[in-house]
Amino acid sequence: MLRDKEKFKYLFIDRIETMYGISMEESTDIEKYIALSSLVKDHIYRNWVNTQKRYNDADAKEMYYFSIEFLPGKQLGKNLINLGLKSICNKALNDLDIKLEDLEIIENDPALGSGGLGRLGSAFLDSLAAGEYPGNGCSIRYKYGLFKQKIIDGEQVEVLDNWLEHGNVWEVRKPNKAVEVKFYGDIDFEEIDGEMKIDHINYETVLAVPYDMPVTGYKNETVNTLRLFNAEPIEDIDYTLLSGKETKLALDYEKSVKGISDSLYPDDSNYEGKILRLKQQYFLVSAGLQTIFKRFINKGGKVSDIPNKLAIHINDTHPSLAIPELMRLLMDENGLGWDEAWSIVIKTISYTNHTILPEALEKWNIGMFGEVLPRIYMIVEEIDKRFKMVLIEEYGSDSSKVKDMAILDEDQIHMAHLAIIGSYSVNGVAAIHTEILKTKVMSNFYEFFPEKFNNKTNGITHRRWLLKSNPSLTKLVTESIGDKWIKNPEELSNLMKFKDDSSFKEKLMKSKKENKILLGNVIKDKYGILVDEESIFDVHVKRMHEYKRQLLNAFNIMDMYFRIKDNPDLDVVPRTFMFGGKAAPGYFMAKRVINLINTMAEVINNDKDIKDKIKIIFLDGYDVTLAERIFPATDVSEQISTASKEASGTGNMKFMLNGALTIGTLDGANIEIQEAVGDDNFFKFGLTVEEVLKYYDSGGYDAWEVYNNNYNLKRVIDSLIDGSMFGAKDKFKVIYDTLLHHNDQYFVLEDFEEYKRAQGEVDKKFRDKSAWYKSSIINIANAGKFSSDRTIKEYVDDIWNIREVSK
Ligand code: 26Q
Repeated sequence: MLRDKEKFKYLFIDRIETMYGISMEESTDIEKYIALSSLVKDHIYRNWVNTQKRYNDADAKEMYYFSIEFLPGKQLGKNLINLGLKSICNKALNDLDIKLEDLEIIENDPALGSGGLGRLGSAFLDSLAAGEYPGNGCSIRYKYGLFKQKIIDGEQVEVLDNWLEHGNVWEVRKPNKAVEVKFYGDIDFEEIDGEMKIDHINYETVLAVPYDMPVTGYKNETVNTLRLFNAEPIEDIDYTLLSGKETKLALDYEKSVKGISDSLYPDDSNYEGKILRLKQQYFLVSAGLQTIFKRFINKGGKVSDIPNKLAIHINDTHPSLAIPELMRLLMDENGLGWDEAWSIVIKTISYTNHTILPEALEKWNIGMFGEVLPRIYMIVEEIDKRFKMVLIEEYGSDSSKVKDMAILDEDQIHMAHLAIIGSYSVNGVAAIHTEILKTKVMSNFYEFFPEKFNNKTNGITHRRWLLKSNPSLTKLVTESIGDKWIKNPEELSNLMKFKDDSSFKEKLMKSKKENKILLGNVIKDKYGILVDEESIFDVHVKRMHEYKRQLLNAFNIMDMYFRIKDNPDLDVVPRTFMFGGKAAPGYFMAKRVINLINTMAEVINNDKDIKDKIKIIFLDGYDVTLAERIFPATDVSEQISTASKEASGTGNMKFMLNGALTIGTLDGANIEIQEAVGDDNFFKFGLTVEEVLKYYDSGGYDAWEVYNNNYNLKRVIDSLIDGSMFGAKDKFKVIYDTLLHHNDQYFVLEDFEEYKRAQGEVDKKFRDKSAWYKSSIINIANAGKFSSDRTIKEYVDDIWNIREVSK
């Protein structure tokens, strides 16, 4: 129906009329967006029913990916592409004098995540659907997503993200599938027919109502599900019937319930033991597992068959309460004994670790945990007790390993330990990260359970990050090697044959320039700043964090500025430095760095002596949609974390796929990118993981010494506090102090000179366009490995053991 232009037009107009009772001419863009999406949605829902039937008929094993965050990005454009309807839709709308892009931008990004971990979850769902695998996501339907970022007077200001303001066309509420999640209360034991039964009493119930979002596969009519739970009071409260005291209690209850799915915690890589976070985590796993369980039993599944029919994956430790919750469901609600239940759990649950930062490893206070989740606490205690017994048997009761590997340690519950003990697979997200887990952070566990540990290097969906967001490069690639790469990204390697082809290079250069102009227009409209598309677009976008070292980048820019001031004729290729990323609202240092970048931009952009050789733009409100405009327009990708700190990184892969060259440390997946493209096509610099870990283990680093022995570096650091650059002397003193008085934990000073050298090489290479675009081609051609299709295939084969169910 939608494949014929005239019918498309008719249905679109008809949809506006029947939804809103107005003519198309009278309708607003929001109404047009909703009507169009609802048409597309109808199509998807039919495929959804068929896909689920197909899976049921095949009695296929299903995987559920539990994640406290997802970052799906806008759905309309992606769905049109996946259904093969984009071009007909464009044509139909053109006839009606409507631009598809104008409607696409109306959709709000579902900001249900804050960074890499959430975006990875969404990439995985895309690749699962593309591969026709029965794999679904489970998360929370946060009413407010991650805050929107505004920059006012150079400082980050957080604004509420009301992503549901126009509703959400794609979702469907499933009240009949709602389940109850219980908090607080007491646990009683009752003997019934000679058997001990658990009785949870005086609890507070929260209703978890599923909202399902369809996840479409690429041109394969497959539709999987992202299930998001909304927290609601168990029943509507009729306040007219309540006394004053009861009203207060009821209001308190309502508030506490709704709070659970109210908003996403904005932190990343920083653990805070807040009660609401704990409630969110349990809410997610209890609701998710209960609905999965019910569906499984309704289909006639046998409990003992769970490991063959269901795989439950936990994305970091945030959903690790799935382990005791599955125990509870099996024992308390299905009458299994401990051993039988445990053997099912450890064949069903698998876990991915995303960080080795000590401050990000979750540990809950036992007192609080026991009060909020009394039954779950009992189960965790029992898991811990039994595991300790096994350890004592293995290592003896006086071995330090018994304490080091325990789940319960004094007053804390160590969630990563619970996750490792309760799952059959533990994976890191890049080769080096997995190695660090095995040999350092989790070495005791690796020794005890070597078979559980494995690596799954992250990936990105090349369909969003190239096919959807970079039409001009897509056209060039497809003209050159055909379109097989869309389904099989490894085919991109066929581009290697163009690495010395000057006509291909010309075209690639032209495509890059077009994309730079498009981004330049956004910058001009938004900030009133003119950028030169002939300059190097050098981009650093990711969450603001000390370990990601936006500061190192800023220092190099400051140094470049001072050198041009010294010598206005200094021969440098003009650069446009762009930054983007949100800081956690409570992360003082990260916010100071945002302010430093903006203050520096103000000074440098307006300094006539610089003659536009440097432009600095802080792109506020970095999100999936803005990212889609940035990656295609980038020449240089900044991946400069302190070695060992970035588990993988995925932005690095998106830049590579769009032909940017990386300046980077040998950290996370940068290492694999560097290996894939070779030394000539990657600007590497800085301390290695080994060197960094050695400093941490044995000391020997002296920031003062580095500072005192480098004139240029000293000049930059001093300018933070002497008023020479920024006027005020106190604002950035905290940065100065962290670097010198706290001995620069992230080795910004140590890596400065090497970074500067690497940036010099970038400058040199950019002057030779033929060499530059050769490297660019080599990057694109080798990006196939970093598609999430490859990653998902590895999870499917090595961990989940699910099978594709084709039509
Ligand atoms: C925890 C509890 C409750 C609410 C939120 C959180 C929370 C949320 C997000 C804690 C941490 C995060 C985010 C972590 C993250 O994004 N890590 C990144 O994961 C990427 C995918 O594997 C890697 O590429 C990055 O290296 C890693 O930093």
